[in-house]
Amino acid sequence: MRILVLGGDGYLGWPTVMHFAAKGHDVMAVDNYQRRQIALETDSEALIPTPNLDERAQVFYQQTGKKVEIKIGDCADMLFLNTVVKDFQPEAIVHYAEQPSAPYSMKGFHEAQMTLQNNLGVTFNTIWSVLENCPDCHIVKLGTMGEYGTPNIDIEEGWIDIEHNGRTQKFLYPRQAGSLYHTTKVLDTDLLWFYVRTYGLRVTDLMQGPVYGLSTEESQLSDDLLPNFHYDDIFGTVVNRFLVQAIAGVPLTVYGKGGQTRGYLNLMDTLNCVELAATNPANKGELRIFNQFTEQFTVNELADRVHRVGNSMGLDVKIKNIENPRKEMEEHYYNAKHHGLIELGLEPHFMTDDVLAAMIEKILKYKDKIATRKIMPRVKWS
Ligand code: USQ
Repeated sequence: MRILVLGGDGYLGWPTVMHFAAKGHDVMAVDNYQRRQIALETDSEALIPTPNLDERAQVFYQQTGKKVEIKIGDCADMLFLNTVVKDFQPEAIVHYAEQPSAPYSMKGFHEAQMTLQNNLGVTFNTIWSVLENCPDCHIVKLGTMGEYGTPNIDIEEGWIDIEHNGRTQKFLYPRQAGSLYHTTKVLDTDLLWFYVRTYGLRVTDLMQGPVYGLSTEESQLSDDLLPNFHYDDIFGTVVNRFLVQAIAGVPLTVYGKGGQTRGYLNLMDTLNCVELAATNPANKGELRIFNQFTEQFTVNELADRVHRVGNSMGLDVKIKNIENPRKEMEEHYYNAKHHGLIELGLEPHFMTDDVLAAMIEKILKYKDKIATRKIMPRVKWS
């Protein structure tokens, strides 16, 4: 397939590019290095220095003999994106090209405005460039489980049947996100649904939980192919942060009571989910939604796991409940369905002690690069 990956430089984007290319697909990666720029501005650079996309594509070619095309530019610029889509004629577009940090989106007006304009703008341009150049192309959009928030009822897979005064109708499942970043994903979903039902686009919206991990089949070939692994408060997701904290001797930063429950998945499962979605496209006029995670944990359970595994490896891991910088429920009901991707064939990589230990081994190589000043939360939801 001809697969265009928007946001191909990201934590998920680059591994996705390599994964599809390794399987023999024609892949083009597009990025404007916005995440690198924000990381510089906020003193939140990744633990492992990552070469730029052209350099990584070169290393990947040397290792595998597979070529990927790279285009540097801003997908929020319609002229740029439209030209890319027109020339490349993708059969699938994997859309990761969004500002992905909840804390960054809550930092202030400028950061909130940029997140809103970038995320909605790129989704809008993606829709229109598909409508104008390749209306059969399947858009695989990365949404987030955070769109749903933490309702006191079971979370369905994207849709819910509502019965009202004796009549029923299927609606998008109610969404109530907990950050501006997560809210942009809600708005994306609504925008996509409008264009799907009105213009007959084919779209899969993947409601993904927090991802952890750094090794994939392809990144094992060379450390220059590793994803940008963040442990800072801006871009680092909680499991990756806890593992780095365990190594750095910083008590694991459990926000508030630590009863916050989320659905988590291994980076390798993200790649498999996106591949399953792309190779089994949605129908024309269908907005297909999958909840993309494999296991649910509370933050306390994650901290206990990292504590146990770290200490068994000779680290001195401590846990500390600190004031929660976010506005979120710290004890709540959480039961999210996630059948769709399993039915398509997903075989999950679960968070075993061995998986956590292998991550610790890998991160230990870079212990000297950990800057502890980047660890404590610097952004509050107020
Ligand atoms: N948390 C802590 N301590 C920390 C960091 C986080 O207790 O040091 C807690 C947070 O308060 C939250 C949970 O862990 O309750 C998850 O936080 P996170 O930072 O791992 O995830 P989040 O900010 O929600 O965002 C990440 C990605 C985002 C993606 C989302 C999926 O950055 O792009 O959309 O995970 S989800 O959380 O399901 O919405």
